Amino acid sequence: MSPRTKISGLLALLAVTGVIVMAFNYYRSTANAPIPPTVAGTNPAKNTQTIELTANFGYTPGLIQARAGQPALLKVKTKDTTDCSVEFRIPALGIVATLPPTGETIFEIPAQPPGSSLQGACQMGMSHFEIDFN
Ligand SMILES: [Cu+2]
Repeated sequence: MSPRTKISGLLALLAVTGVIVMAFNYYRSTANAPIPPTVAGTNPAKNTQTIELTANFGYTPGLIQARAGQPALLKVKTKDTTDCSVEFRIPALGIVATLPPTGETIFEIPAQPPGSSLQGACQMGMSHFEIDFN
């Protein structure tokens, strides 16, 4: 191999690597693009309950019991979630978020009256969950 061939080979390798890195960064930026509204760990009110939900091919559990009259932190977990359950909605609260494929997203839910419930769903309305407040 002549030095010239070596150099052009090296340049080609660098170019290919650059394209891969750029594509990877682009993928990451689009995959994580819409940042959910609130960040884990923020808990200004002491008097808060935590509700946990997993989003992966639907929402688990589908029915959650929560205390009425007390603000809640809804922690939504994803782990390698690839289906549309990452397109998270609670219409009554105006919550519209794209969850990260893996992670925890926290939503603040204001105190709800006893006997009320909140409905959540994916963007298409295919997968559902319900939170009952009593
Ligand atoms: Cu869906």
